[in-house]
Amino acid sequence: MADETDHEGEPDAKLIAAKERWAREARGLTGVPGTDRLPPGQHRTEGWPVLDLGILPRVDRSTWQLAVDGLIENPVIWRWDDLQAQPVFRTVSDIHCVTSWSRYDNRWEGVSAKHLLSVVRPAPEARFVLFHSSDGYTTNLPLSVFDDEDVLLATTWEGEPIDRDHGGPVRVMVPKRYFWKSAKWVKRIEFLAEDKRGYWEVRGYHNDADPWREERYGE
Ligand SMILES: Nc1nc2c(c(=O)[nH]1)N[C@H]1C(S)=C(S)[C@@H](COP(=O)(O)O)O[C@H]1N2
Ligand SMILES: [Mo]
Repeated sequence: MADETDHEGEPDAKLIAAKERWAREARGLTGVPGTDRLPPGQHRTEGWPVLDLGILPRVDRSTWQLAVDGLIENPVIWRWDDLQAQPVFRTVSDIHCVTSWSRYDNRWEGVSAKHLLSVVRPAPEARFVLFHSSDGYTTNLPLSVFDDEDVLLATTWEGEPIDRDHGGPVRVMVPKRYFWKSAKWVKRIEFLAEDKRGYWEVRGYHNDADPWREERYGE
């Protein structure tokens, strides 16, 4: 039996847990959801908004092609079966859109950028990548940003084929940059010695697009 003389009531476990959480957040520790995980100026969404130029290309698996060219040793044109023949890569990452929504824990499957690079072998002069899409959209990245563990050509999201609105059958996903750097309906990846700005990058969006530095517009 409990000692009735000492105190009345039970500790409020929920309140204590909340206070401990606040204390951790105030100290700025990492790994606390809702603080360090959310880049400045962003808010969390549960849904996945559709954002694009309003041109919805019709690309199906039977006609899909990806050309990888420019300053690489082994240019390739992959059709759907070629893509499927590559090692499957799975990863979970957060989306950060410049329009201020973020979506956590997106489960992706596809072909990793690391694998693609091992196949095409960029030449020493190659320092930038330009993505071309079927709707006429383009976007650019330094090769060093594309060449990251979490970057992929994604074919599924949450276990389902990526739908047409979200860039299916194949879109790029670059978690460490604002989402406009992740080309939907990608059809060509070009390796370049000099940087070449893409669609939004020539229209006032920041060239680097790091959400943690809030590189939204300008530069
Ligand atoms: N091909 C293509 N890719 C694109 C775009 C586009 O208009 N065309 N828009 C970009 C922008 S601005 C955003 S925010 C994301 C939106 O992707 P979603 O519609 O799947 O959310 O795609 C990016 N990739
Ligand atoms: Mo966007």
